[in-house]
Amino acid sequence: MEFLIYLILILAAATIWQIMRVVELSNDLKGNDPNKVTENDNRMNGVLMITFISVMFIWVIWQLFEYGSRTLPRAASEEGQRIDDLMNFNWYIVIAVFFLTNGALFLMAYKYYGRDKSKSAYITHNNKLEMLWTGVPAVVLAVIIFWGITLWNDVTQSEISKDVRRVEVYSKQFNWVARYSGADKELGKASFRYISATNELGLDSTDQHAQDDIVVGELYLPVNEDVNLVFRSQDVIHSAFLPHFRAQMNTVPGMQTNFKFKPTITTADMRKDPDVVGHIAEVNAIRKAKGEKPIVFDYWLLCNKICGASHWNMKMKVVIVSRKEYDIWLAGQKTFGGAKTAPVTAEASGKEKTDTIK
Ligand SMILES: [Cu+2]
Repeated sequence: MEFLIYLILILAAATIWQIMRVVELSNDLKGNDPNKVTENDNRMNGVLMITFISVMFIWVIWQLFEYGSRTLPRAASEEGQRIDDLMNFNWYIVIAVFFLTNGALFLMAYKYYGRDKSKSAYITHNNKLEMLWTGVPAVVLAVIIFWGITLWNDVTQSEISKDVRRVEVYSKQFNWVARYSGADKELGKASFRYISATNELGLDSTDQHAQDDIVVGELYLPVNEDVNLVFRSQDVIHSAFLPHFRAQMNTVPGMQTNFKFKPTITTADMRKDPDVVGHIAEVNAIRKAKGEKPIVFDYWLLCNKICGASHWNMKMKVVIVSRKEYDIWLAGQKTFGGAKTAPVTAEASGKEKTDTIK
C-alpha cells in the first residue's frame, strides 16, 4: 500500500514536469520568451494569494469553533478570573491584528498585481506612519505590562496578612505533600537535616509549633477564603501548577516561594458545570470504549517542570469544600505529634465511589 502511494506521488511529479516542458516548448514554437513574466502570470499569482489567505482564515475560524471548547473550564478562583481577563484581552488583540494585517497584505498582493503599463510608487519615508506603528503597539504593550505586573504583585506579595491561611506545599521526586498549621496557627520549623522515612518534610520535633502540624497527601481548602500556598522543595526545582485556578509557581530547594488565591467554586459545584459535565462525558465515553472505569472531575495540583523519570505522575488532588466540611476534615487528620482531635467521618474523608485518574 505504502509503495503504491509513493509510486503515485512520483508519477504525479513526473507528469507535472512533463506538462511544464510541453508548455515551455509550445511557447518556444510561438516565439515567446518562456522566462518572461506576463501580466497573465501576475494576475494568476494575485488570485492564488487571495485564495490562500481565504482558505487560511476559514481554517483558523473552524479551529476556534472546533477546539475552543476543549480548553480549561471557567476559572475557579478570583485571581484566576483576573488572569483569564488579561489573557482574553491579549487574545482579542492578537486575533484582530492577525486578521487585519494578513488580510490587508494578501488583499494588496491581489489588488495591485503587476500590470504591464503601470509603475509602482516609490515611498522612502512617512513620519505619520512611523508614529502610528510605533505609538500604537507601545501604548498597548504598556497597558498589558502594567495590568500583568499589578496582578502578579497581588498573588505573590511577600507581606501577606497573618489572617490569611498559610498552607505549605512541599515537592519532592516524585510527589507532593501538604502541611497545615495546627491550633497554634503557626507552621513549625523544618530542616533538611531531620528528613527521614517517617518525617519526609524534615519537621523539627523539638519545635512546639511543629507538634500540632498536619501533614497530608491531599490539599483541602475552604471555598471563598484566601489561601497563601507556601512552597518548599526537597531535591530539584519543581513547578506547582494549579490549572483550574490559573496558578503556577516554581518550588525551589533552599528557599520559599508563595502564591495567594481565593477559590470560588467547590469541587462539588464544578462537577455540575455544563462545560465540565460535557468534557468528562466525552472522556468517559473514550474510557468505556477501552474498557476502563469512569472518572469524576477533580481539581489537581501538577508538576509542570520536567523534574525526572516520574515527573508525569507527580500530582496531588485539590478539594475545595465549604468551611464546615473543611473544619471536619482538618479535625480528622493526625498531627505530627501524633494526636487526633476528632474521628474521620465518611463524608469528610473525601473517598470517591468512582475511580479518579491515578
Ligand atoms: Cu516535579
